[in-house]
Amino acid sequence: MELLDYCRSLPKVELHAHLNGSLSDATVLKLLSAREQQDGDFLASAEVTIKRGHQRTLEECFQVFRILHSITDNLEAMQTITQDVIQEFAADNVKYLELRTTPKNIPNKMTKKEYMDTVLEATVEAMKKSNIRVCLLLSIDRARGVEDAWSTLQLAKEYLTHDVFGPLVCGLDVSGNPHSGDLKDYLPVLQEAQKCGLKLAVHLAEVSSDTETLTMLNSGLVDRIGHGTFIHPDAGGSKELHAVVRKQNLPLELCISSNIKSGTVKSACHHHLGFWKKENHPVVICTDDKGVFSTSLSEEFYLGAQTFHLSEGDLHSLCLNGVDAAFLPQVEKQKLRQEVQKDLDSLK
Ligand code: 6MZ
Repeated sequence: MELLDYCRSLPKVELHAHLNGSLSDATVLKLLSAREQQDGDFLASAEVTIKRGHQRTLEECFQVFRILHSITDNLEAMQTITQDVIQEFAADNVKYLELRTTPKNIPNKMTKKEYMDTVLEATVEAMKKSNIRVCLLLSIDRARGVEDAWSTLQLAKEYLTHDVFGPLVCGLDVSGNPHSGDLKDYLPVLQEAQKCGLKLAVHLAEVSSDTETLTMLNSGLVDRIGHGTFIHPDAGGSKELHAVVRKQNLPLELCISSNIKSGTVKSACHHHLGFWKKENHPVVICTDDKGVFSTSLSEEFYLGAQTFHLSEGDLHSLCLNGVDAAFLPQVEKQKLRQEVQKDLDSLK
């Protein structure tokens, strides 16, 4: 079997996917044509995907998110994108997906609660149609300020005890433009979140930021690290930082195409997957924004496998790392592990 086909056939776990960054071309076109009917020539074509061999700066990527948000600023669009994205991950043989999104309040269109209710309802519908289990992380955007973060936490707390949506909400993500704000200001929100039983995935060191990263790690609040691009010594991270990550054995969510296309990593062979693999540190391969970066989880596995000469055994371990690092309750995790293991055994 060709390597890419083999990667497609692996039972995969996706732990780092931003909803609005995950829109396929087909979904974007669907939304644009719906808008054009309403608004005349709203947007003839949108530059919302970065194709193979192309690059933007991180700042330019955040401009892309602004365009995407302008076409998903209503409940109907949110319903469409949630269903499409989940079904696309399922079609890529993703068995378990942790999808993250920033609840948004758009005057006269939707409140944060309506935004999340719609995403959760669409998630339930999509799970009925496909063989995939999905959990949601509510994202705190570090560019939106601490008050906004408190209101997102309040919303997450409400869902934890919800009859239908409760089992779907498993934690918070902290993301957004890494050049905006300082994560230490968000510590009180994250302390409260942890007290409520929410798991925390935090984007750390996506750009060089030793002091901020150490502060966050020393808080003991972080359950998984998003990107962690500038943690290892080869990328200029301090010995202390590297030692803390090793000691806490925190899983890293690695997104190869995202880092290359947004210019934080020079090329695939410079990616920190190589460093952490040598250290035998828990890492999980993820897409970040499969739409914006024009990729899929299978393609990310393929890129990792080709670049770092990963064996079939290594690829199997990566799938199981995803299960181990999932924010699922223990019983469900064991069930998922059995399901993934069974599928992996059938590939041997
Ligand atoms: C940091 C990112 C990101 O929440 O509107 N996001 N934050 N670094 C990245 N690497 C490129 N990619 C996406 O999805 C889009 C939002 O996710 C965050 C940004 O806040 C972006 O606006 P949602 O569904």
